[in-house]
Amino acid sequence: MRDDVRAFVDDRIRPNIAAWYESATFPVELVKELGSLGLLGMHLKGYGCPGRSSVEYGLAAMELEAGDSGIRTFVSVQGSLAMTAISRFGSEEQKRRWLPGMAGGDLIGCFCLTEPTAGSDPARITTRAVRRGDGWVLDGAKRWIGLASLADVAVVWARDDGEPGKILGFAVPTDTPGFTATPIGGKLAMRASVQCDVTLTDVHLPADALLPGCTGLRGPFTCLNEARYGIMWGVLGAARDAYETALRYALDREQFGSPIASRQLTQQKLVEMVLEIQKGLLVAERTGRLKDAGLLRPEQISFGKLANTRAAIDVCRSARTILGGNGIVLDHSPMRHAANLEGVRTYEGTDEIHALIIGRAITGIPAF
Ligand code: TGC
Repeated sequence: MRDDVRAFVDDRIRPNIAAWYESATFPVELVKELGSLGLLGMHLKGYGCPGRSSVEYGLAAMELEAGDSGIRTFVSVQGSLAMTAISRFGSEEQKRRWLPGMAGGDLIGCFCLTEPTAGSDPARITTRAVRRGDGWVLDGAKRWIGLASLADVAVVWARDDGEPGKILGFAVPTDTPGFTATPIGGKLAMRASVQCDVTLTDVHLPADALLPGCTGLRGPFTCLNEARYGIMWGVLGAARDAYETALRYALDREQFGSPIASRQLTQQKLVEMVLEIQKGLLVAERTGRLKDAGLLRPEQISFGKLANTRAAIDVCRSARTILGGNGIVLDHSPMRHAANLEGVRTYEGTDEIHALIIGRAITGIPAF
């Protein structure tokens, strides 16, 4: 699995990523290929999903993100968020309708939780689901929704108007009147991926659009666990790619009469990178084994997401310094990875939120 994904990245992503990044293009033509490789919903079983282990899923995320965080994000949003929601909380009919096509890359899904005024605190979402006859009507706005303008189905989380403490999930075909998605422009990170503002205006849904297995925030958080888990592996791919780029450059680039790799300061930087990447891999592998054994706790996912993303950003920034001025153009990957990772450290729980999740686990006191 790892070697197949690595070969795919070498062949299909590396030669093109600088151009996609510069033109802010998500290569939608790759979606079918990602499906054929078995990377969409790869940790799920049945309905066309490959049923691979958590460690295999992590390795695939790492190899993809060595190409670009935006490509790995596609796989996360599709598989870890949208498909997990349908697989875990959907009806038999919803699973049959959506999952095989999503696993194959014929259908795209998105996950609408975050709102303009509810980011770190999804308990405050204001999108409303009102019962109307046998069905439902959704009204509200969502923000930072990956893939929404490309998606066939949106998993939308909304507050039950009849019982406002209750959060409900819906599988919304995106051609339903009243659903609109507008890509967010001007991004300085994750430029080879799509994130959108979504509006839901008087969106009428039949009763069977409701995800029947979920009545509470536990639902979206269960999906976020999957995505956060993938991130702890993925970021190490970006870090490894930055490190390897810096190492090659340092061995080749001569200043003051010899390769800069022969300088103690450069070697120190390279060694620090190796230490951080290898420590991160041990955390990710151990976390994956716990997950496969059914023993993983959410705060352990927060540990890995926080520690590995932070370390990966440091590695990429340090790698950029070895490249000197050449490091600030798209010919080399480290600064692109570092910029992407600013997005990654922010979505699926910021550094601060994950610190507080771990803090709550240590002290027993929620300090959000
Ligand atoms: P809290 O009271 O702690 O919990 C509410 C209910 O949820 C359960 N729960 C979890 N269940 C499974 N896994 C987890 N990680 C869970 N965390 C909480 C909890 O047991 C409880 O269940 P129940 O049955 O007792 O009701 O909730 P809180 O509001 O106090 O949570 C605080 C906090 C800060 C931990 C939480 O709000 C949080 O994680 N915030 C960060 C939100 C976040 O990560 N947002 C990113 C959304 S990603 C997105 O919208 C798009 S990004 C991808 C893309 O589309 O490109």
